Amino acid sequence: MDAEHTSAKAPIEILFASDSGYCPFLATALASILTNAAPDDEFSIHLVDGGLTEDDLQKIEELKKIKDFRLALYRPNLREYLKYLRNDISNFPIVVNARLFAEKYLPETLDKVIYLDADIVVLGSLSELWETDLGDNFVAAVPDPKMRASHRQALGLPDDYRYFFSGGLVINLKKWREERVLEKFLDICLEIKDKIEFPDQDVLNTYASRRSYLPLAGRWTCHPRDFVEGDTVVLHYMGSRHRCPNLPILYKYAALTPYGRLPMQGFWYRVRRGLRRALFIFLCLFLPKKQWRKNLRKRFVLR
Ligand SMILES: [Mn+2]
Repeated sequence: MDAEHTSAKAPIEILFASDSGYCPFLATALASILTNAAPDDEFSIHLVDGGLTEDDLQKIEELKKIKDFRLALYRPNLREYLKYLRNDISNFPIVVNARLFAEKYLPETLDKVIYLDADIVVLGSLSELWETDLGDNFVAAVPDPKMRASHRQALGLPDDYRYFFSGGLVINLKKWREERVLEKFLDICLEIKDKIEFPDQDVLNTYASRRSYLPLAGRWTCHPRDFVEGDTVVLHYMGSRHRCPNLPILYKYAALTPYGRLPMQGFWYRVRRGLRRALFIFLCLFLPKKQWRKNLRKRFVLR
């Protein structure tokens, strides 16, 4: 391929959001994207800074040694949106909701963007995903057939609606602007306030259930237990990281970053987690009501 052609290729635009605690994951995800890119892939990374340190940013910059990329930082004020969320939901770092507000801070010249969670590993080129024809759809995403029926019903989703993961999206920004999708998201936030379990994901799905979305193949967001060698491109560790299979893949890419490893690989992290789990099991023995145990489980989300 000649140089002229290479430079004419539009970069793959990717949106991430992270705070400092998640930055080792973000760096790992980025390292995997850059390592496994096709030779002519170019990247423009849009990063919502939810409290990154100078050191974090320096480490992200160092990843350019693997493959160069453009980096743009955003610090949108998302605090005003906290009033749309329940108090216990706002315990999540607010920055996880950044994808909902993408049109607010991303350049207006951008018509679409791939959003990826930080707790992922990318095993191939993202160009096919980037070239997805969104048509009239406001978003493309991977359905999650395992989402609990009780939760789907609580949200009032139709029985035949396919609930999707929001950890990997192709966002039709043009559509979001034209149809003022953000206003509708905020209305939905208030409408389902008491039922939300997964802040942005429930909002996106409720909106999609009233409209439509483009379902993507499972290879674009795959739980590590469903990993298919040679097919899976985006491996999503989804919070249950320390217990799930295929962690060596995650650790392999973590080793390519200036962090060298993820917090969960540290000795004291594992000791704390073990103590936390012991305390959780101990407390559960004294909670006769199922609902109490459920609430406790929510508080003890093991990171
Ligand atoms: Mn995730």
